[in-house]
Amino acid sequence: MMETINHKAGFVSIVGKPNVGKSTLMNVLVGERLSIITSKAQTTRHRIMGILNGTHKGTDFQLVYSDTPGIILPKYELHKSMMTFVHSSLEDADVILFVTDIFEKYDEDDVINKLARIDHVPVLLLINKIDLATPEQVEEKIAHWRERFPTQAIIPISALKEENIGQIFDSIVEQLPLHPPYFDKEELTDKPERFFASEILREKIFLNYKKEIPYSCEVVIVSFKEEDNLIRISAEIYVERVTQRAILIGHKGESIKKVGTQAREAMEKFFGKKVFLEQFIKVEPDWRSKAQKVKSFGYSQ
Ligand code: GDP
Ligand code: K
Ligand code: MG
Repeated sequence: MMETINHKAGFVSIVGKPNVGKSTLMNVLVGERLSIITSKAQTTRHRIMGILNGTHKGTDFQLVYSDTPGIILPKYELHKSMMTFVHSSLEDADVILFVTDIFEKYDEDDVINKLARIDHVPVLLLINKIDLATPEQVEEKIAHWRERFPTQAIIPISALKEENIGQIFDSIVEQLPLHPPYFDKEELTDKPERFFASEILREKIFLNYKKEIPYSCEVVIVSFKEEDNLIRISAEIYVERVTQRAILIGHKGESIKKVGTQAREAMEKFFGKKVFLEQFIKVEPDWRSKAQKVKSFGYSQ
C-alpha cells in the first residue's frame, strides 16, 4: 500500500491564453525533475503535463500539473474551451495557476469574472514577463488585477528569468491537501518526448472522430529517433475492432491521413524540428480488458 500519512498531493491546473508563458513556467516549476506518466493514466478531464515528486518542509508531495485539452486549441476555440474548462475541470483542481502577462488586457472577459468568483479552489494569479516592464508598469498591472481579484494571491513573475518562482512553488505546496500520491511513483517514466508525441496524436484523433473512436484507441509511440534536423516517429494506434479500424482509416485513407498531417504539424511546432511521422493501425480485440497488454503500452523500452 501507498504511504498515506504526512503526504500531500493534488492537481494544479495551469490556465491562460496562448503565449503568456504557461509552458515556460511549467518547465521552470518542474525543472530537471520532470517525470511523466504513461498515457493509460490520462483522464478526459485532465491533460497531464508533468508530475513532480519531492519533499517540502519535511512533507513528501506529488504535484500533478495539468492542462485541459481545450486550452491548447487555437485562439478562436479558446473562449469556448475556457468556458467549458471553467464549468467542468476547475472543480477538480486543488490549485489553479492563472497565467497572464504584463501586456495582456482582459477587460470584457467573462471568463475572468468566473475565475474571480471561484472561492472553493485557491487561484494564484501570475503576472508573467515582468522582465519586460518597469517597476511602475508592474505596480499598475497589479492594481488592475487587484480590482478583479480582491482576495486571491497575485504574484508578479518572470518565468524566463526565474523571478519569484520559489514563491509560487511555496504557495502551491502550502495549498495542497493531505492526500496519498495519485500516481504510483514507481510507474513514472522520464520519457517526456514520447509522451508528448503520443498526447499530440491522441488529441488529433480526439478532434477528428466521434466520441467512441477516441475512447477505443490507444496510441503507442514505438520509436522516437532524433536526428540533426529531423525526428522520426513511429506510432501504433490500437483499436478494438476491425470496424473501428475502418472508421479510423476513412474513405481511401483520407481520415487517417488528415490526422497524421495535423499531428505532424503540431509535433513540428512543439519540438521545433521537422517530423517524419509513420502511423500503423492495429486491431487488438478488447485491449482494454487485457491489463498486461495495456501495461506494455507504457514507454519502458
Ligand atoms: P504558452 O503558450 O502560454 O505556453 O507560452 P510559452 O511558454 O510558449 O511562451 C511564449 C513566449 O513567451 C516564448 O517566446 C517564451 O520564451 C516567452 N516567455 C515566457 N515567459 C517569459 C518571461 O518571463 N519573460 C519574457 N521576456 N518572455 C517570456
Ligand atoms: K506557445
Ligand atoms: Mg504552451
